[in-house]
Amino acid sequence: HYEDQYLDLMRRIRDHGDERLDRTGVGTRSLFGEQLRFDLRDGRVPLLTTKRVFWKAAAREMLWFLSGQSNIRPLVEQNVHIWTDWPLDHYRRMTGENIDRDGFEARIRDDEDFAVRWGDLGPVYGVQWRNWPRYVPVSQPDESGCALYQRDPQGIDQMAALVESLRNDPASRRHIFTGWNVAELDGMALPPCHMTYQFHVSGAGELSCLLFQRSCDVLLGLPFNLFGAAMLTAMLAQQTGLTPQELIWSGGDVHLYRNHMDAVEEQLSRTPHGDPRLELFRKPDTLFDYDIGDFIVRDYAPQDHIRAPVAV
Ligand code: UFP
Repeated sequence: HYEDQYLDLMRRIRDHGDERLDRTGVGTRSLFGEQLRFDLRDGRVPLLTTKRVFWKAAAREMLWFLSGQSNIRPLVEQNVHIWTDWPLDHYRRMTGENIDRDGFEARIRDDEDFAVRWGDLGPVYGVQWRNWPRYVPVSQPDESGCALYQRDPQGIDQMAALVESLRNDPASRRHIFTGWNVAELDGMALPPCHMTYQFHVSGAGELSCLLFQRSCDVLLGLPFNLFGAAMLTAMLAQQTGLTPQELIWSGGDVHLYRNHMDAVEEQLSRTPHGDPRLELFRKPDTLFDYDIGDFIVRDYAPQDHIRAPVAV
């Protein structure tokens, strides 16, 4: 079963991971440099069956990335809570107010000014994907060759460029987009984890995705990240007249948090079963016109969800 790769990875980290104190203070066991491969043909999708993965939240997050936004408000309005903890933590530290998550999300939803002030994550994924900063000269170079540059409000749309290159130059080895904008990392709530995507078109018109993820929370992050990458590949294939072939996932620091160990044991005691398929109902005009109703996962009958805390 495709999911055995995931469970094997979990087991290997548990048994052989390097024990370390991480940025969050929670502590992890971690392995460095891992790879998983998943077949994407005929709608196959690496969705875990040993616990329920709320794939619609991952799908909404992916659509939010593609919209180029960086404020959590549209997510909160759709009851997606995965990004709330970062702005909430920031708000508590800045104001000293001990507001709970529900209260914070209610204010984000109900008060636009509050959302603008406190709900933005900085220039994270969507901003870099759709609007990577571009600078244009606004003065002639002086005698030493220096000119003044100004930020062009219209940045580089890496996703639109990717669709174009897949269509017009399928054999290219440059089908890449990345969120890792070194100059802007400081302003991000979280530097991108799933940071670089490369695509490959086979001679038979099949599209594969290679994702490099620098840092991976295997229990909570990876199930979402795998689904997101598979979904993105399905959308790109549909838009470019290709068929999905394979998802190759590469991880840098691949870890289990110490406070996830009970959840890990529970999940490792279960056996994967089933063969869910991702289906797209319609073909929107562009990569940026999908909505959540365009996606369905068939034959998904997972075991119970397993709760665990997110390390912020
Ligand atoms: N993380 C993921 N996937 C994501 C995401 C975050 O696994 O899509 F946004 C996890 C990885 C790590 C933490 O545990 O969030 C980020 O912390 P750091 O920046 O210190 O690597």
